[in-house]
Amino acid sequence: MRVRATTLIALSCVSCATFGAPRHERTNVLFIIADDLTASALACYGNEQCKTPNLDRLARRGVRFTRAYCQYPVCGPSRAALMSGLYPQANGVQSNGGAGKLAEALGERPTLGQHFIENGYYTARVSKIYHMRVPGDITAGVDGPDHVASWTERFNCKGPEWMTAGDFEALSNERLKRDPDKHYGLGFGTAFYVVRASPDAARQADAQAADKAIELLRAHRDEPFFLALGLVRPHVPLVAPESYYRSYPAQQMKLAPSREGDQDDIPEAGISHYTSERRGLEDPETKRKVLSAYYAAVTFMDSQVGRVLDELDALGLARNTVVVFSSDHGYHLGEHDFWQKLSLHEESARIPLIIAAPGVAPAECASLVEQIDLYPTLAELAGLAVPPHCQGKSLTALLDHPSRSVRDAAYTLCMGAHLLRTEHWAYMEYADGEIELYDMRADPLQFTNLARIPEHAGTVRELGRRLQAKLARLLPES
Ligand SMILES: [Ca+2]
Repeated sequence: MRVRATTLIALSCVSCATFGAPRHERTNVLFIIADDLTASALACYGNEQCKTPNLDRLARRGVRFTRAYCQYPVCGPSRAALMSGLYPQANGVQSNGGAGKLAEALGERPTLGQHFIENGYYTARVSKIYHMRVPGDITAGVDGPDHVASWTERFNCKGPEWMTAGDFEALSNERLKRDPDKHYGLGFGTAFYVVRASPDAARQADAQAADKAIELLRAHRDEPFFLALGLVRPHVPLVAPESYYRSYPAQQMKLAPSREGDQDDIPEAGISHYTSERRGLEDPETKRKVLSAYYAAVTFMDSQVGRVLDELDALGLARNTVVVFSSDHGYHLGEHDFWQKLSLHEESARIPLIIAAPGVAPAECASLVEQIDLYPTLAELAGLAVPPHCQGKSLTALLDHPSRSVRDAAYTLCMGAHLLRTEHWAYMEYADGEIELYDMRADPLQFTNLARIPEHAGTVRELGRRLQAKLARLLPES
């Protein structure tokens, strides 16, 4: 049972003179989002090789959601959905290029950050919350297509990214232009470009972001805050200090399970644009090097999270601060010989989601949940009204009763194609009418597309009907 925040804080106020606890009576939010992080890379989500001690620690004191799905498996639209509380069809952002149009599309409807500002909170963005082009906007140190009204203050972290000093290697086949005077069009936004950074290499953006978050926690501890910390790893380029690679000798990395002819039953529209074949990653040794570098980047990101969580504890703020950790979308690490994002398959559509809230007991929750559920959840946890435009569902009942469920399906959009994920099925429908259907109980790795098997025709029809009903409901109201 969740203890009411007001009760907790009344206690902390009595003791604040002695223990230096916060002097306000509101619930704070520390929202941390990683970039291109698949849930399956985290130790607390079952990965046996990648080390994430700090996120594991957060999971041990929070509720870890095992079936959370992004609204769109690419940065701009997923982040716009999360922050607006609206599906991509309703907020108008269905591509990275459209990310700058969010403010105009929303009109008077407040974003998550704006809603907290309007309720008297100090809100801050540190690094990437809305879309930023990585690495271009990071090497340039610029805002990207931000939503200005969401923030009291904004801080960008300018980092060296692919220019970081150290041993470097290009593992995929993009044509790269190493031009230190330019930020865009150089090819580093998709390339598996790896840098094992020298100990004295210039400071990484995520380390700067953690520094800034710590500084802001100290400066704003005495007022209600909504602090949004965006970490850019493990988005490529895969840059981490050399010491982080030592845990991941490439030759020991376990490749994703595979099956001969796995892609044969995937319709053309469902084949990722970023396959092993297309990107020159067919050699198992090269794949293992990608895993080694991705895991090093994940562990480096995890270390930055740990520094911020430590500070939250040291300042006595954990007792009245909700901590959320998530990612903008998932990521393929070689499943079906797919890499990266923009796929409706499980590893790309599913996201990690951990919510640690005062008085909430640690738990695992298997309810289907969506990114847009975070807006009403955080509003409720802070005692704020949920704006009527929000299309998501509050997850606060799940925090108290993690065995319950709030939805019978999660929905993800990707380039005109749709995923309807139920507890039993993953149903994907493409613009050309092609379909994929996976039995997630019997085939969680999605090896066998059942869409054309006659005995599943009824399931296909039923899920198709449910998808159409869902689509009719999520269109904008005006
Ligand atoms: Ca297959």
